[in-house]
Parts: sequence; C-alpha cells; structure tokens
Amino acid sequence: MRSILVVITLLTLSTSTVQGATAKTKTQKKANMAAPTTFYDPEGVNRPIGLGLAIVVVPSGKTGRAECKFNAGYENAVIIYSDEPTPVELMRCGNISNNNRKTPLQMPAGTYYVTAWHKDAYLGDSDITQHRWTTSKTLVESLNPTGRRVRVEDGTDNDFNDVVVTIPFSPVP
Ligand SMILES: [Ca+2]
Ligand SMILES: [Ca+2]
Repeated sequence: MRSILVVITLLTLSTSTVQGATAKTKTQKKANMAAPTTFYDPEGVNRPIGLGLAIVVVPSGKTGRAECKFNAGYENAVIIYSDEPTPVELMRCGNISNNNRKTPLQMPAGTYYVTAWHKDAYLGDSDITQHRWTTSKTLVESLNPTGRRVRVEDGTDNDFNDVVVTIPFSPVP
C-alpha cells in the first residue's frame, strides 16, 4: 500500500513539472510570435526570415557591443534590427566591404533582431550582383562571462562560422 502511495505522489510531482514546462514553452512561443516573420534583405527586398533570425536580449543594467567575423566562401551579410513595430536597421556587416555600416554596434538594454543572409555565389564570381539574397541558418550561444554569440551557416557543412557575431555584455557605467 505504501509503495502505491509513493507512486501516486511521484506521478503528481511529475505532472506538475510537466505543466510548468508547458507554461514556459507557451511564454517562449508568445515572445517569438511577436517577432516579425519577414525582414528586408541587404538589397531592401522583404523576405520570409525563418531560421535566419536570431533574437538577442541585452538585459537591463548591461550594454552589448556587436562585432562580426567571417569565414565563408560565399557572400554573407548580417543586419541587426531594432524590435520596434517597424524594425529599424541599426548595423550591417558583410564580407564585401561596402556592406559594413555602423559597426561595431553599441546595444543598450533591449531586444534585437539579428538577421543573416547570403548569396549562393562565390565571392570571386563576376556575376555575383545577379544572385539574389537568401536567408542563412543561425544559432545563439552564451558567451563567458556574459553575452551572446550568433553563429551563421550559409551552406551545408554546418561549421556555423560563416559569420560569427560576438556580443559581449558589460555593465552600464
Ligand atoms: Ca558553413
Ligand atoms: Ca565556414
């Protein structure tokens, strides 16, 4: 009898844990749903963003500083947007130098949309301007001691280093 009671208690405990996890997932989904589903590519064409979007939140009391590095054979660009109802471009970096604007970016506390793009064409291709932009894949890592690193994949080797956006957080002075 005692063992049955223990089992029931465990079941109750695990149910409440699952409910907690579900609530958290819903909150996360709600936050992501607030993000736009399309963004302007580097040539100003509005496109579905899909996995090309990474959301970075700079916590209150901190400020971020975003810088890009590239390790890619294709043309790549990252554009960081504000989270206003109509997102505003704050910074742009690319491995073709005329793409670099307002970098590095100082990021006061708030939410930022980091969008990643590439062209399916090698950097040396003479017809590179004829290729259209498409989204890359992004993933977000935590930086030690504090900050975020957005890693970008433009192809299929999954090295996720085609662009690396490093955003250390430091205390507001
Ligand atoms: Ca790659
Ligand atoms: Ca690479």
